[in-house]
Amino acid sequence: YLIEDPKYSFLKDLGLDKKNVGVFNGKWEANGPMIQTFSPANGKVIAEVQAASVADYESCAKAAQDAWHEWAEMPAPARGEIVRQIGDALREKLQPLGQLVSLEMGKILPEAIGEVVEYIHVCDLALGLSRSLPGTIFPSERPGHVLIEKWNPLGAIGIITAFNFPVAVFGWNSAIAMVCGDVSVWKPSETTPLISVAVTKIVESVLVKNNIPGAVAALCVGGKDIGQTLVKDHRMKLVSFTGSTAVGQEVGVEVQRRFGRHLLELGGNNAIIVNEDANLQLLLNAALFACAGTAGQRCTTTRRLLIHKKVYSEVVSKLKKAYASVLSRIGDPLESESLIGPLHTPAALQAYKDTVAAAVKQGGTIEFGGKVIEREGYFVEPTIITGLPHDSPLVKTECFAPIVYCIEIPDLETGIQYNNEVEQGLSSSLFTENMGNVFKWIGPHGSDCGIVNVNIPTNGAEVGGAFGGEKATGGGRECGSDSWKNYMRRSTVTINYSGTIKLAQNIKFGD
Ligand code: UN1
Repeated sequence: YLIEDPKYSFLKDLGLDKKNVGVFNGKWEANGPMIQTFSPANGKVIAEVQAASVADYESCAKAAQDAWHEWAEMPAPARGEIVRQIGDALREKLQPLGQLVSLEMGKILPEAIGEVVEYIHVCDLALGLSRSLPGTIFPSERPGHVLIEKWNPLGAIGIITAFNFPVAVFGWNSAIAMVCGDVSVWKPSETTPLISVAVTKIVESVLVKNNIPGAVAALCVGGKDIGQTLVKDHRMKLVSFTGSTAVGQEVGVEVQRRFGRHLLELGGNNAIIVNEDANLQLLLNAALFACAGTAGQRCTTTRRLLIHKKVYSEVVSKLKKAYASVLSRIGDPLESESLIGPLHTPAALQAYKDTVAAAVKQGGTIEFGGKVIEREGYFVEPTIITGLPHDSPLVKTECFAPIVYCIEIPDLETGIQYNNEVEQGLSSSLFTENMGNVFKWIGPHGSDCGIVNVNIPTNGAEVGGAFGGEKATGGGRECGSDSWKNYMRRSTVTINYSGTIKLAQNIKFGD
């Protein structure tokens, strides 16, 4: 167990042990299978976490619902104060929690810390929101009447998160949901259970200090059976799901079957369009991080570079040079020199190998990379592939690994068409120095994605905006802007203070 190695003493700082309980319903108690969690950098076991049985899920859902009554009655600014304290508690644990993310997920430490910072930022955002949650008053067509929009919490919600952002995506949902007056049951990825235990312990410490029931933020580590039970549970008024398009579609249908609400953050197939007038230095810096960074394991990773024919050769050759310069910096994500860590699992490694092999078989050229790195852990070379048709099934499929397809475009219009022709619609970016192109790109015939950038990469969104995408990405929006509306129900209230009944639309009923 790596946890016994003094090198990983930060695990103890987070209250973790060799054996951990993966269920929190106000108390830590689990009866499901014991799962081992691995470091993708060396394949070794970090520690064990006891997962939930279906009965444990039931205890979480029940305790969360009970806690909701108290939580919903607290004024929103008082809930905001709790979320502020959670932000502060995260600031205190920033370093060890970042290290844990690096160890268990596999991203490099600066990005792991950045992900905890994202949670802290959303706590700040939620704190402000707690004093500014709006409710509109509309003019009534009837004298002595008023129309009010009143927002109330939903109740209990389910949060299902993926391995690749094991802290931030929970934070986006949890912080906003908490100020909105919801309680949650979190089912994290089965391969990042330690992170979810550590985060929940931090949240618990704040709740306990303030005499608030812990089940306001329940945790249920588990597999498919737990996920399915949660998705079908009528008490979960909203299911926020981040994961693959295939599973997300099932989740959406299942939640809809019971008329629950869903918020889906599914796959992406993000493109950068490099127009002929692009600032290539900007582009190269951005593309290196967006294509190869996080070992290609962001939903927002750039998977396609759509490059104007006039700059195509120059971009491909300069990008190869940029890739070559980071090759020696692929390594242990906890080491300060590393820029790229491993893939998360052996299955991801296999998917990378299969995709590279298929690309070659279909006539693609490996311009850079293409190989698994011979060392312990799941490391691969970031890979650039050219020569595949823009609409080949491989190019249209998301492989969660650092593989980018370079595709030549004759003009911007064709680039936009290629950008939009995939099923996914998460993120997109255009590199141009021309103002007219920018407005075309963000207009009705521009990018059809939820995130439409200019002169920045497709990844690395800030918390202030709404995060999410269209089409097979699922349509959900979380985090900033008005995403809070997902976590509340709206009542349209018409109040008559005129002393007489007057019907709308001037209807006369009787004399
Ligand atoms: C994800 O990959 O699931 O925009 C989330 C970004 C990050 C969040 C990514 N802020 O890349």
